[in-house]
Amino acid sequence: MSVDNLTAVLYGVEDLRLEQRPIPSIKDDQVLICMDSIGICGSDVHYLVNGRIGPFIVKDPMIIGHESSGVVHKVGKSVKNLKVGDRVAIEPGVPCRYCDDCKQGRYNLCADVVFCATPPDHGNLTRFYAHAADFCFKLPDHVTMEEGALMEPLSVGIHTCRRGGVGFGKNVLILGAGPIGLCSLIAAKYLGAENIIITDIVQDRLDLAKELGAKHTLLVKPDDDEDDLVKQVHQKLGCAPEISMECNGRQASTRLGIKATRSGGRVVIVGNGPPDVTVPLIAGSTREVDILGVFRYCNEYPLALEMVSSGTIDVKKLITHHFDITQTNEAFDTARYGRGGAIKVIIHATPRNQNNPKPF
Ligand code: 572
Ligand code: ZN
Repeated sequence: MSVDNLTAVLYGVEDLRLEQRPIPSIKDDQVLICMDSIGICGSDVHYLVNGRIGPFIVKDPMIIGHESSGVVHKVGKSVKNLKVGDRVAIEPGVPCRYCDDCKQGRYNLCADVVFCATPPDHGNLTRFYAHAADFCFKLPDHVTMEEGALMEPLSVGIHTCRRGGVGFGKNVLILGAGPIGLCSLIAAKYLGAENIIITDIVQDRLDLAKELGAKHTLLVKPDDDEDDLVKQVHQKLGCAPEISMECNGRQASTRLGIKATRSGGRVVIVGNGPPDVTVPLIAGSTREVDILGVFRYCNEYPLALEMVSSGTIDVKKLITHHFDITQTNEAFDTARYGRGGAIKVIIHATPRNQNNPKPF
């Protein structure tokens, strides 16, 4: 009898299919994972709608999905850190381990990284998936599989805060209250920032941000005057922020971030926007405002797990929808059109709650 390995494969623009794939074999340093929860990321939707992100083009059918968790089903010969039955969060990018970037500890910059669902590399919205054992993190018994999947966007938020130098007593501006803005907010609070203002064009998202601990919110409209927004940020925050985080990829947000940031402060760019944007560069550079890039994350999964397992933060509040893997296309429509106020949509490759601590 053949084993069910239902898999979501992106063939090209607007062409996401569910089909059976063979169960992958594992290398000595890998584990075979029975997949549980997979979150839909903005980039998954972008590949479905546009077939590419910049130079990364879906040329051949690609398994989608990279925010995930599962249960170890089989271990390779040399695996020491995991055993069959362990519930794990999966860090989706496996670097080469040999290049200068890897050796210097900045493995997120590795040019040869294999990253789930970035063409040509397959993702893991599937029932069975093979992954490097040392990029799987055992979940404590009381942490849910959904939280395991959310370790991925939370790692982006932590990395963003670390790049920005967020710490106790810092005043922070977050531009955009989508999943990455909200994960950055959660991380900033955990790292000690109290005075945080967050902006968005959708009031519901700002309401959730308030629940997650934002002290101030600012609803912005596309035709708002930039300098007036700078004033409003300073007024609400009571000062100019030392750190601004651009989390939605909009030119207007990047511009506002640079103008609003205190002299000598930092603007961190994590939002994925158009390749070329026009910014008030001199207004920033003459005040020694540093503009920093963010690319995914490195070595952030352990802290992400600690944040959740200690009960200090509640990342589950981001989850608005659940779907079974058989409903993958409906799940993507929900994420894509923001149906029902969708923030984070989770797809279940194993029936929901089957691997979760009881009672739910
Ligand atoms: O969860 C990681 C992640 N990274 C994103 C987007 C969504 N999720 N990035 C933005 C797009 N870039 S990229 O360099 N690329 C497609 C490889 O343009 C990666 C980081
Ligand atoms: Zn992502």
